[in-house]
Amino acid sequence: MVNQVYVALGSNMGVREQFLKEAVYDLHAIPETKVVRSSSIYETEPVGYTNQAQFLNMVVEVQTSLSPADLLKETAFIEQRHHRKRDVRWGPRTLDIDILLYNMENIKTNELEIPHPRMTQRMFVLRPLHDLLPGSFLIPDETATLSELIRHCPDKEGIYVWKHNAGGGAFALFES
Ligand code: GSY
Repeated sequence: MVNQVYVALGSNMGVREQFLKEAVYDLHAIPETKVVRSSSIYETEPVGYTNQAQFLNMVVEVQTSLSPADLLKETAFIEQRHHRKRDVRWGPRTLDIDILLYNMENIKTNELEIPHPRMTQRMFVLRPLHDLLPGSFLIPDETATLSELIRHCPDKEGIYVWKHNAGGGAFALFES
């Protein structure tokens, strides 16, 4: 069965765009998995621990027949392979990969919570997600649409398009 999954990527250390690019290609290389579309890349003010560099953030649409738990293992493996550093809990990191949505399922285990907790309050997730999903989209268990969540999100000022992906192609951002 093909599952429709949305994955958030973020980096605020080192060669940020290169880390995002490698993450997109590595996600595509996971068995039984392909990246089918990508958002634009956004530069965003850090949320949480604010005394750190700006992030590059994006969201990709993935199709996979892996279970959520197996996909999580693969994404954790990609983070580690990219020498992920994260010394402070909410602090700087070379690469962050978060599974946001897995079909329209609600999943809660010790390792994984989907929809991703806090995603509805994070503009660095909502804006790129809206490149891929309509404003009328309802995140499971939410009553507000994606457009409404964006309109009411507190951190809307600190985000702008860093690299536009006009057609939403999976790899278009990195082919030039
Ligand atoms: O939750 C992902 C890591 N992260 C980010 C991020 O990706 N972007 C922005 N703008 N702020 C963040 N704070 C944390 S923690």
